[in-house]
Amino acid sequence: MRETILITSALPYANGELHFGHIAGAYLPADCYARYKRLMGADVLYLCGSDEYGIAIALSAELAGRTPKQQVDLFHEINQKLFAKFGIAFDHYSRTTWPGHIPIVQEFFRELQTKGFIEERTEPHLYSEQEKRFLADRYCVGTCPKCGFTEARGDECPKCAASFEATDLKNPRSKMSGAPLTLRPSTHLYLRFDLFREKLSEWLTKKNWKENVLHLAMSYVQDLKARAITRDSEWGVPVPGMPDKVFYVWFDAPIGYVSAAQEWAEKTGDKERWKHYWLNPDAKLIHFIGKDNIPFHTLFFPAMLMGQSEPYKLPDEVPANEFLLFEGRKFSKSDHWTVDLESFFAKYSADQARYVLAANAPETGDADFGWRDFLLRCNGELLGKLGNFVHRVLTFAKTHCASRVPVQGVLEEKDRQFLQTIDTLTEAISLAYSSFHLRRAAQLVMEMAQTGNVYFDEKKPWIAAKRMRMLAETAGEALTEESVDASSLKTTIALSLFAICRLSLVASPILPASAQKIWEMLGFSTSIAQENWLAVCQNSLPIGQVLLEPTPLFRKIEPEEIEEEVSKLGSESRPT
Ligand code: B3M
Ligand code: ZN
Repeated sequence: MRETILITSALPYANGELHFGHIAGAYLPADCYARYKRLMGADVLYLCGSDEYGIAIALSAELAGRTPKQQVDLFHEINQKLFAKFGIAFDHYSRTTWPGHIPIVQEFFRELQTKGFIEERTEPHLYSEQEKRFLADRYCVGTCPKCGFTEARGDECPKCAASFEATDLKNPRSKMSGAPLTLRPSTHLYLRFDLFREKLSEWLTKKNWKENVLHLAMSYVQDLKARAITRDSEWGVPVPGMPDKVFYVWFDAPIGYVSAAQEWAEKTGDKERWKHYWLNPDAKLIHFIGKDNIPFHTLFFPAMLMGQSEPYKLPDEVPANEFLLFEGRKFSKSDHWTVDLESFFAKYSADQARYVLAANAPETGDADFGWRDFLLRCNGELLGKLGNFVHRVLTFAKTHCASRVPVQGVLEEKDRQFLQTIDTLTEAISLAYSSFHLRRAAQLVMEMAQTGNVYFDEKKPWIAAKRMRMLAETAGEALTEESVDASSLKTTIALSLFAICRLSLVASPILPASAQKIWEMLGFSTSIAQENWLAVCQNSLPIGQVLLEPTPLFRKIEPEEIEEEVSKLGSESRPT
């Protein structure tokens, strides 16, 4: 039966530009997985979108002198373009401010309310007499109740790292106006996550998830408490019956995965199609996220889904990644410790970035992206192994096989072994993709390319070619029968082309553009991304198929370019 898979990547906040770390954590692994599954013939829906509500966005907009709407419009656009540059092929990229998001969030809420999972609590909250409104935590500053630091934030102290409620601040004041704040009773809605403890733990025990994910979920589940799901703000999904309140962003954002599917379905012209993924017991739901989002995707959102009457899917897999550091430190735009993406893409290709990020994917621990490693991998691996193998074989085939796929001759032991290794590697790569081991998949693809180089070197087809030339010169036209050398040469080329064809397939999820280029150089006019993995593996290259003129897949990066990038790090001269 055809697999049905709904794949999501964490919805990025539309108030800042994405960086390599985000791409490596939640987007590239999901994109490669989606591409792999499409090749396997699965019915894949890969969704994402901008997370556009929340106090943090309202605040950052205010600080930037924009309205929240202007802010999210700006960054939605910027991030969507960046995703396109990285070749992330979502089936749909939505945004939580699209009108259809509001009714579904409110419906989720009403269901939870009807079932008794919502509780009203009236408690003192910080109020600004001057602004005539309650202020959410992030809008409050004051003196730390623990260490006395006068610039503590509403939720934690940057000096002593204590975390607390905004109402614990001494001398609280408004972050924006500096006006003093007072305490006033305000009513908020709480979601009784504690009532889901048992159901969640039972569900979690059946999961065979990554150690870090399961461990964290399990350690949180017993402490689940009711949590406020409303905020005092105008920027968010309105709470029915509470005019000055909106839903907490972490209540509405994950429902964005549902509304994105609905928006996608509307666009396809079949409004009900989203149910085929969200309400289908045979479908699989996979959330790709960074590790900081684990509790929301393994506990809070699943509880919200469990509290619905409709049979919503619960996540089947939550492959959360650790963080990617940059040259040993956290990415930071303000410290000029980041890769400027505009200048990056002016010089380098998406495939180069994708390969290096995949090869360094932060799967089991925090990983690092560094410029010098980028150079080594691009020149030594992409160009030196993969590019080199493809280029030398195609060039040789052009000269000695008239740019056509030759008929293979009788196989020697070495040839048989080579074919066997290619098959074994194909299987291993397939397993790596399907089990979320992107780093391993990248390594194995390179191993396949290198196996090709070693085979070509060992077979030395140029020696056969030389002997044939010499023989032809002495025998002249009289030579009609196929010589041992000719047969051996053709076998080497046929098998190398077979391996190149395999490389195009197995590399395609990580290196979509290069894989397509290879596929075309082999003489195909279709799209490798739309082929079927198993069919490509079973079929051989059509004998006589005309090969295209080989052109280089990757350009050589000069060490000076990289040193220049390194020298710009941390300095003010870097463009912001
Ligand atoms: N926007 C947090 C983040 O970008 C949040 C994810 C929402 S996923 C529903 O890390
Ligand atoms: Zn403090």
